[in-house]
Amino acid sequence: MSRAWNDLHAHRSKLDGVTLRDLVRAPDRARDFVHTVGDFTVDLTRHLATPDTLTLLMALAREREVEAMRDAMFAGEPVNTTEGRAAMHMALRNCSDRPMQADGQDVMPGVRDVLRHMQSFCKSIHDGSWTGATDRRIENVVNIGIGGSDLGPVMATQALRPWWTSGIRAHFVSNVDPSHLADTLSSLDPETTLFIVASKTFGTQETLANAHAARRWVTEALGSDAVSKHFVAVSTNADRVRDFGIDTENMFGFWDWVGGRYSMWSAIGLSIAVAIGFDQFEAMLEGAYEIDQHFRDTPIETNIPVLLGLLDCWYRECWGCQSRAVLPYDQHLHRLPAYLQQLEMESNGKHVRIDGTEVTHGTAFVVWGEPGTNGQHSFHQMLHQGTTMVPCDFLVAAQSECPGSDDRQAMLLANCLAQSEALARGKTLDEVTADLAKTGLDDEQIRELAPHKVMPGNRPSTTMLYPRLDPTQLGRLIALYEHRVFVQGAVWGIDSFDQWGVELGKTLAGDILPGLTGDAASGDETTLRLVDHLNTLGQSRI
Ligand code: G6Q
Repeated sequence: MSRAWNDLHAHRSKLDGVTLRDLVRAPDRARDFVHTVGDFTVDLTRHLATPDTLTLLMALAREREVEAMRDAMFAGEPVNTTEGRAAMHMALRNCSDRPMQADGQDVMPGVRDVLRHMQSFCKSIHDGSWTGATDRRIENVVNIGIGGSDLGPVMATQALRPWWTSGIRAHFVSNVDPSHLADTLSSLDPETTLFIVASKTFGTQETLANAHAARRWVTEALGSDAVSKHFVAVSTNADRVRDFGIDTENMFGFWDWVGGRYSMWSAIGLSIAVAIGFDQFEAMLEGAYEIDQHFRDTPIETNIPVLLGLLDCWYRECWGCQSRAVLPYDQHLHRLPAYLQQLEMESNGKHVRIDGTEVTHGTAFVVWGEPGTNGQHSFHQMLHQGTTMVPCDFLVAAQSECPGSDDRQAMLLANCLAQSEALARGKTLDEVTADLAKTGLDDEQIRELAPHKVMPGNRPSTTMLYPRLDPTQLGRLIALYEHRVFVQGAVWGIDSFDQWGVELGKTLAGDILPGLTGDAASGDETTLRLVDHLNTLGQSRI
């Protein structure tokens, strides 16, 4: 174990008996543990950390050369070493005139060209100059994509629902389960529907299968000439787009230095831009750009993604935490946990380091969550009294986007703050006993009931708050998480930008599929028995 980790482990044992009740009371706690970018505030005061912890975490960051790795990423070096690629999603939201390079070339002219193409496309949908094959305006846009070509767009589009352009509705189909497309199309009219087929490779089985089914739906209703008016593509692969039958004039490009789960800022975000309007899409890019500057230029002691990433490593390594909950007190962020599951778990769910050696630390957290206050009526019980410590992220906007929200927004805010306080403060046996004594129970009844009402407390959380969840704020929020994940990966020494672990399952599915469509499957004994069973049940026939 390295020196910095040894020091952190030794320090961790000194924190036994230190409580969050005491820590939050310390003078200057807010000075050391509250940070802002513009009006976006990140409150870290409810973390099991003292100023000494932060000093030791900074030593860890220096030992792991986090700043040098960050600088290499911003310089466009091939930090995705196993795929030999840069990770330059920051170029997609570079709102300055500065060039940004990937693999030694300025990528900004290409980025700006695609943005202009997206802008003119959005305008043509919104002003009605792009019409369907029967000259009717487009009213519904369906994004067909999966993984990184779905999760960011659907999360952001849902998050920014109050900004939707009137007259346009956005839909998302990802699952190859035929119900997903069928349920989506059931209320749509082919004449007023446009499909965005979003696939970096344009080779993804699920996306192509759904796109072909959507094309059948359009051509059966409107004839095969209708495809050009009802399909556009977002991809890096023009040949495959052409083979599908989409004119490459109607293709929005991006580049291999944009990882799928980092691609919502690229043309993969076209559905977001169509839904909220191009100006608002640009506002989202600007928010992310602010965080890029903050991450690149701020000393690590006050650098929010660095602090968040280091605290994650602290809990994972020194406190044995295995999962982290994301609890947006905002219904519009209901897809954020799913989005972050991919961002964190696909990026850092790795067991070897960049040099191929086994990691000696736990890596990615299991990330999970639901919007508050719903979660309070289900899994929060475990957060408060379970045997596992789960650090939590609370996210909340001061203002509701909903007109006439009476005092429900205040209730939402009060509940959010109450949960993080309850997790931190807990309730001791003495406090429980004193409360029960006031209820008129006798001593024996109190003795029996009290242990069940004790809350251990000392459970850490981050609170992120901002005036309102507008496009700029969402851009900040997501970029903050992206860089936080980068910092985790840098500390753990892993390649956060590849995803080799998803390949084996894809290959096996290809081997099994024939067995479910009338030919012979290959697989192990269990698979072959289950294939037979499914065929007997008749589930697989189309
Ligand atoms: C993300 C992953 C993965 C990818 C999907 C879709 O980082 O690479 O989730 O986005 O497999 O891939 P395509 O965009 O190529 O269809």
